Amino acid sequence: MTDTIFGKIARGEVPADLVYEDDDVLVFRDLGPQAPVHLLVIPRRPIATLNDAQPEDAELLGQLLLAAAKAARLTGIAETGYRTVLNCNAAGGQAVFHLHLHVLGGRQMQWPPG
Ligand code: DGP
Repeated sequence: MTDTIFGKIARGEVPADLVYEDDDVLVFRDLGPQAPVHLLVIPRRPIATLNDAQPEDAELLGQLLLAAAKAARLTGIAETGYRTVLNCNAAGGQAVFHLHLHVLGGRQMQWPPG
């Protein structure tokens, strides 16, 4: 896959407002927040879209969800609640082709989404 801005962030080549990191996963604040707390959870190892995830990526996909919950606790939105979103491809609203989870909180989320 081609390199993306998130690949550069994962390699430390571009700065980001980091909330959590471990050997496999990085969580940082979104540059254009859509909620008082808007985090992005990415794997260090790039996967372009959810369609590209393979059975051997199952553990890493689970790690993304666990990191989302950890980052929600770290930023104080775990108890009030938050939304996770994973956009896939153009009609799904994906703009950066390095798999990522959005974590949105700090305000009331509406359902259904637009
Ligand atoms: P998506 O549309 O699901 O691909 O979301 C991409 C998100 O990435 C979007 O909410 C804006 C955010 N974003 C784009 N470029 C940067 C960047 O350089 N730094 C950070 N922190 N966020 C970025």
